[in-house]
Amino acid sequence: MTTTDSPLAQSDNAMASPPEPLEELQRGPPRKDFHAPLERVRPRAIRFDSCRVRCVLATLAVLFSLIAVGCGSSASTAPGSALTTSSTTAATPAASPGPVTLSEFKVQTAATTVAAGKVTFQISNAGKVQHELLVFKSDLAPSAYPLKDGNIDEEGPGITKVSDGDNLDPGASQTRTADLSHPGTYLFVCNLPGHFKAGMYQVVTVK
Ligand SMILES: [Cu+2]
Repeated sequence: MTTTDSPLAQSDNAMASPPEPLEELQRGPPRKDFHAPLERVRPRAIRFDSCRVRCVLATLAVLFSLIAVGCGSSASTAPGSALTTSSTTAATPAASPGPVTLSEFKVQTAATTVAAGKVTFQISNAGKVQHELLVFKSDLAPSAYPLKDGNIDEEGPGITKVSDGDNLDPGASQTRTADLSHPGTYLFVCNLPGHFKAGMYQVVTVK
């Protein structure tokens, strides 16, 4: 029976022990009274703390914005460098823009990025009507070229004609030497009536 008594005794002891926390709970109320003045003080402390928190948050916000700007600039440089690498691979300047093929209503150059210099290339008319090839140097977009009766005003402002030649009959070809020694944007275009408006041009970049 001692074996059964001892667990009971232990359980009795265990049952006897709870009153201690209860006593602590009973001591609680005075503590609440003790906390009461603190609670009156706390709002100020909280206000002070929230002020400090605001200051810290503001500082953090500034820091994060600076970091964001830093990340933004680094992020913008990353695509920039990617663009540089892609442009260098895609736009390795060719020695010549030609051969140049004319048709209704397209100017097709073998290369659209050419190394600066005097270049010689062949032009052929693969179309069924007459065409010509003019070369202009201009910073203007093709859509901004000066017009005269709907065609490019060849002596108009903002463009410089650097190459002209005889019209090409269908099936004809000619060899042309053009001065592309100044880096910039050039327009290879057919300016027979209505052909430029029909989109018969190609932009060539000289580097
Ligand atoms: Cu044409």
